[in-house]
Amino acid sequence: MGVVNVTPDSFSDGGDHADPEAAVAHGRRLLADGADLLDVGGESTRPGAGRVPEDEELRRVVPVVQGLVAVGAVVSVDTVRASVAQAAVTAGAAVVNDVSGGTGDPAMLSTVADLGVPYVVMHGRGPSDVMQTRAVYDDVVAEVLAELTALVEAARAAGVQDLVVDPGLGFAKTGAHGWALLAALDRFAALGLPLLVGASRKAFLGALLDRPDPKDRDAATAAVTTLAAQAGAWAVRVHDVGPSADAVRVVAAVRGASA
Ligand code: PMM
Repeated sequence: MGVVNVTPDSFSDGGDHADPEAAVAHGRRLLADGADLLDVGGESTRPGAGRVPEDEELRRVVPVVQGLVAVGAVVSVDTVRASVAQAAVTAGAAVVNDVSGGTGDPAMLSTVADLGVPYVVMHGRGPSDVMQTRAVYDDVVAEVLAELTALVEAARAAGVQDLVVDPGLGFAKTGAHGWALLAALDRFAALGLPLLVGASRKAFLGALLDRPDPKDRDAATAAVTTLAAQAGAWAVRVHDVGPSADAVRVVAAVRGASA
C-alpha cells in the first residue's frame, strides 16, 4: 500500500504533493514501483495535528481518488470521517482506512456497512492531539490485541463484512511499544483477519538509527516490511514502495523454496 498524502503537514511528506496533479503523478510513480493499492489521505494524523475542516478534506481527497482510479489504481481512502469515506467510495475508492477504528465519527461504521467495501480497523486511543498522552500500557501487546478485537466486534455488529486489522504503530504508542508490537506480529496475524502494518518512516525508526529526517528511514522501513511479510501480513503501508516491494518478493521466494 503506497501512501499518497494530499496534505501540507504530514510528518514525512507534507506539502510534497498537495495539489491534485502532483498527488496523482506521485501515485502513478508508486504504482510503477510495485504498489498494489494506494492510500489517499487529506488529513494529517501526526501526533499533535489539529483537524482539517470537512469541506477541505473532501476538496483534497476526491479529485485525487478520481484521478488515480481513472489510471487503474485500486485506492483506499485514509479518513476518520464517514462523509469523506462515502464521497471517496462514490469517486471509485475500494477500501476505507480509518485510523480511529470507527471511534472518530459515529456514522462511520454504518456508512461503511452500507457501502459494502473492506474496512481497515486501526488501533489508537483517540485523536492526534491527545493520543500520545494515552501511550500507557501494562502489557502493550495484550491490551492492543484486546482493544483491537473490541473495535472489530463493533464493526461486525454494525454490519461491516470485510475487515483488515492494524496495530497502529505510532498512534498512542512509544518507540518501545512499537518494537514490542512488531515482535508480536504473529499474534496479530493469528486474529485471523488480514493484517496491515504501518511503520513507514515513523519516529521509532528515526530514534533507533538517529535519523531526524523521516526520508532517511526508508531502508529501515523495508526491513520492517520483511518482518511483516514473514509474519504473514496482508499489506504494509509505505511511502517508498520500491524497496518494500522488493522485500516482499524476497520473502515470497524464501517461502516458495521452503514449501
Ligand atoms: N499511519 C499513518 C496514517 N494512516 N493508516 C493505517 N491503517 N496505519 C498506519 O499506521 C497509518 C495510517 C501516519 O503516517 P503518514 O502521516 O505518513 O500518512
